[in-house]
Amino acid sequence: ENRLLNKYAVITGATSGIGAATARAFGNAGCNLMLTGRRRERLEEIAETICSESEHDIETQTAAFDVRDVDACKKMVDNLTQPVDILVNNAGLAKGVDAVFNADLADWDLMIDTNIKGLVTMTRLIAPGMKKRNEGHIINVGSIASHESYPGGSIYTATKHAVKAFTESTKKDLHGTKVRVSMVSPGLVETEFSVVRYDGDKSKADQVYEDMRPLVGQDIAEVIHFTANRPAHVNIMDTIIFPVDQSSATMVYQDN
Ligand code: NDP
Ligand code: 8X3
Repeated sequence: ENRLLNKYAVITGATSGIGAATARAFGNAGCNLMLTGRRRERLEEIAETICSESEHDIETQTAAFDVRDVDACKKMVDNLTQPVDILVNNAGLAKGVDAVFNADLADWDLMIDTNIKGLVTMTRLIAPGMKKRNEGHIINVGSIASHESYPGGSIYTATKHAVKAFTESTKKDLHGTKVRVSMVSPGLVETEFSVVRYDGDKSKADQVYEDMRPLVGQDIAEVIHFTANRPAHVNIMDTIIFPVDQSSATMVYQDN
């Protein structure tokens, strides 16, 4: 059954990777979309492609802003034209792989401000409407880093642990309502993630996925779509998704 038809979803971080793939999956299901990210041109291109690819007559809107900018988040939410059925809090990043004794404080701020503060701001702004209407679904993109910590990932894993804690608290704050709250926890997905983490160094990014088969954005989009498409009484709390070649955050079989 297609329960996303004619629904309205806000997806953050839709210019690339998991967010773009989720936008495509939702669009193919006939869900109207508000796509966000900082890169306006890519956002518009992706929105147009999804609109023309979908066999349904969907409406795609875009809003280019930084989720760290609370006023910009407020402006986007104030200008929404329809009640939000699904919020996919996907925008996020890792920056750097340095240890706690030499990492760059600016990188830490960037991760905290995007992965935690951006996500909680969007939730704080959109949850009231869902509570009032007594329907809606918030889906947060966590990570295996929500469940495990690893060296060189102190703040990234801390932000993703925060996403897990916040997801669980959000579910509990909405206890007794029909609003659903979920997260997904991917392992290695080949997107722009590692290029961003290594500050544009493509060869270092490529090494992460060398001699192994990583997940792709669509693999996670399918799980997000499945999570969103459950019957109204079903609330998936979390799903951990690894590539076959991965068995923990740091145990990756790169000998293929
Ligand atoms: P990408 O780098 O491909 O995509 C990240 C998206 O987030 C982009 O659309 C980017 O858009 C957006 N974004 C980043 N910072 C901001 C910001 N300040 N304001 C608005 N949008 C922002 O990586 P992924 O698709 O892999 O990442 C998506 C999510 O998945 C992240 O939360 C990440 O932590 C998580 N994840 C990724 C895994 C992986 O291995 N790839 C594994 C587990 C979780 P723009 O640059 O245009 O602003
Ligand atoms: C991204 C996956 O293993 O780099 O969340 O933390 S990992």
